[in-house]
Amino acid sequence: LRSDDVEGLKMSFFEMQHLYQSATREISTKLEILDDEFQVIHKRNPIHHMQSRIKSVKSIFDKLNRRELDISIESAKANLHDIAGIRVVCYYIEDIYMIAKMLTQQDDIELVKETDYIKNPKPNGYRSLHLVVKVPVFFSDGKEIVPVEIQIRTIAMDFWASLEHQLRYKTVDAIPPSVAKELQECADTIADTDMRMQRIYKTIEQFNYNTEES
Ligand code: 0O2
Repeated sequence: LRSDDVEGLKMSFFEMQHLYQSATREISTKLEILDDEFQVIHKRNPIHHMQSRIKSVKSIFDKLNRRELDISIESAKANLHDIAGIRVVCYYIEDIYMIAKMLTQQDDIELVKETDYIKNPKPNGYRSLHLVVKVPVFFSDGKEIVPVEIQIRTIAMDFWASLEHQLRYKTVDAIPPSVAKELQECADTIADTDMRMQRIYKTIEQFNYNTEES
């Protein structure tokens, strides 16, 4: 590619990022509304915090290159479903499934893919619920249907994933097998604690209910 072509391509990719940024805002707003409604009805928020990111132009180029795909806007739009990404960090495991259900049953949302790494953790111990949904975004001259990747996890799952991600980047070579095993054991311990915290929450909720009734 000539340097003029690369510059032109970059400009178009920046415009494409605006499209994905808008889709991220649509989904974030939907999630904020659900979180607020739950607070009004149940006096607690299921969502602890959210983070969103748009894949950088370099990461898009690199990913297309790695997969030996055409480097063009059309190719990126057709082949990459994680250009727009939202991470939703919930308090309890059951909040994850509740949020996923409430979002995907909305009639302008299309569920494209669901990968449940909580019921089926990755061999390294990674846990999260991954959804790819399509959402319509309206502009002055029409609408575009845009895919957004949503990762939904508990605070505990997020704690493990953040440290594991950092450790992987800090390790010059592949993580030694003994360390990988220890990391996987930590993930299991954390998953067990997540279940216990959820049981504690249920017990307190029942206790409050019984106390108010009597
Ligand atoms: P970043 O910077 O987070 O975007 P693909 O995404 O196309 O490669 P797939 O099957 O959709 O394929 O990927 P997967 O593995 O389901 O999910 C990809 C994203 O999930 C990753 O994004 C991570 O954010 C997260 N993830 C998946 N596995 C792990 C893991 O073992 N540890 C941690 N910490 N995070 C994980 P990217 O692309 O890596 O980068």
